[in-house]
Amino acid sequence: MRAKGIRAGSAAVAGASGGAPLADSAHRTGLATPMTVVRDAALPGRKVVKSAADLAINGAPPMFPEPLHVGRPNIGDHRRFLQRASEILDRGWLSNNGPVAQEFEQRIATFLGAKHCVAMCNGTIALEIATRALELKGEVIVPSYTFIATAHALQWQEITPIFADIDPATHNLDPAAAWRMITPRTTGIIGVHLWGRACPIKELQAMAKEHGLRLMFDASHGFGCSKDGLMLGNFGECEVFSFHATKFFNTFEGGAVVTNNDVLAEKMRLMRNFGFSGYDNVIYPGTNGKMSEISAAMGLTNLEDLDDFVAINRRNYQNYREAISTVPGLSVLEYDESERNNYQYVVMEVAPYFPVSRDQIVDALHAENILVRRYFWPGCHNMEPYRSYYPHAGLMLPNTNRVAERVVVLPTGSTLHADAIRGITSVLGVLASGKA
Ligand code: T4K
Repeated sequence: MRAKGIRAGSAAVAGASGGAPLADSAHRTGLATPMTVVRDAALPGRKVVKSAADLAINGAPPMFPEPLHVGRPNIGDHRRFLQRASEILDRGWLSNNGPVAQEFEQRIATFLGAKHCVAMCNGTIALEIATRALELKGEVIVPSYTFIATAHALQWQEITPIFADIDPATHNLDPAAAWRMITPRTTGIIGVHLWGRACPIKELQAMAKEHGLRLMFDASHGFGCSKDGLMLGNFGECEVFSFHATKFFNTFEGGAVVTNNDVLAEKMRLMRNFGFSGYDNVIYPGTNGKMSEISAAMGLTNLEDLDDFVAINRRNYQNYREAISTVPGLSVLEYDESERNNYQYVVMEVAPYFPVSRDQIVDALHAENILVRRYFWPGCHNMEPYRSYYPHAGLMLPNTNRVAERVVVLPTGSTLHADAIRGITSVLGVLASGKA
């Protein structure tokens, strides 16, 4: 068992080493950006892990001197961003639907092939504004297996999030489970495209139509992804994106609601600006959800480098997958290659028969300075206030509980060195021996 595990780890190392060096972006920028390194060389001085004795949890030094994070930002060409920033300063127009934010909205709408992009200060406010614009109230069905903001955006407005279970194969809402949660108080459904993989849109659409419910999507993870060839952003009544620093595409902080509905778009534009319609004239209750000019400048810059980010993430994902597929009991959630994907989340699942637990894997990797995450454990229903409000919600969420206990999200992105993936998967190979 031990030898098998160690061999698996070694194979993993070999498997992750393929591929040509990534395109060097220095020719475009002249500045050192995270994408300028040649990624296939071995990281100098990286610890080689061959047996349990080499692991940091057993007293060996950590593999990486600095932490490797999940969610390191993808940052485009520094010079173009700084040029835009300088122009913003010269113009002295920093917020309130400035020219950069307007250009950003147009470019995003064009990129997604949608009519309207309403840019916001973050994804959570975008969710709140979208749900309010749709006049959701009473109960709204959401998955529990999502970032807490999906539920909080409802609760914040005194709308009750009703947690429906997921399909363990996709980690997305199970339509049959969602159907079971419909009551006379239900007004809507928020599907979440978890990990950027589309949730069952058609089934949810049919259900919403049959029961007279409003349907929107939390597409926070799904920027640049498609379903049946159509970009996410075009489904339901509207879709919400997060452009937080940790997302595939970031604007420092930011978000947007994308919709093909003119009336809804207009309503949300009012709502994000206190309800102002011209000077001194408020015609709607609103909040402050505006995107700043500097955020929009970051967005325009990153949009220009999106293809590079996809290529890097895809290669990381493939390297992980190739390596991890040789380790019995571990697997990487697959992306549908017939769609557009951003490959931003490398989601590893730990089978019950793997010799060490998911949390032991996390502890061992953290000791190596590999700060993997247990997203989205323990599920929204196990966090406050939902845990106190609905102490028995878990009875209806067996798949959520199971999946939340076996997922480990691995570091990826443009700052991750290919040799780091070899290192990470070599630790997994040793853990597979069960002797750690
Ligand atoms: N719906 C869904 C499905 C979402 O996933 C999210 C956000 C939302 C709605 C709400 O959208 P926003 O309102 O956030 O726009 C992170 C993000 O903060 C959060 O935006 C994201 N989901 C969630 C999945 O991940 P945490 O609590 O894991 O963040 P944190 O601070 O631990 O950051 C993760 C790692 O990223 C750090 O270990 C280091 C690295 N990092 C982070 C930042 C901010 C950097 O390297 N640089 C940075 O600037 O929630």
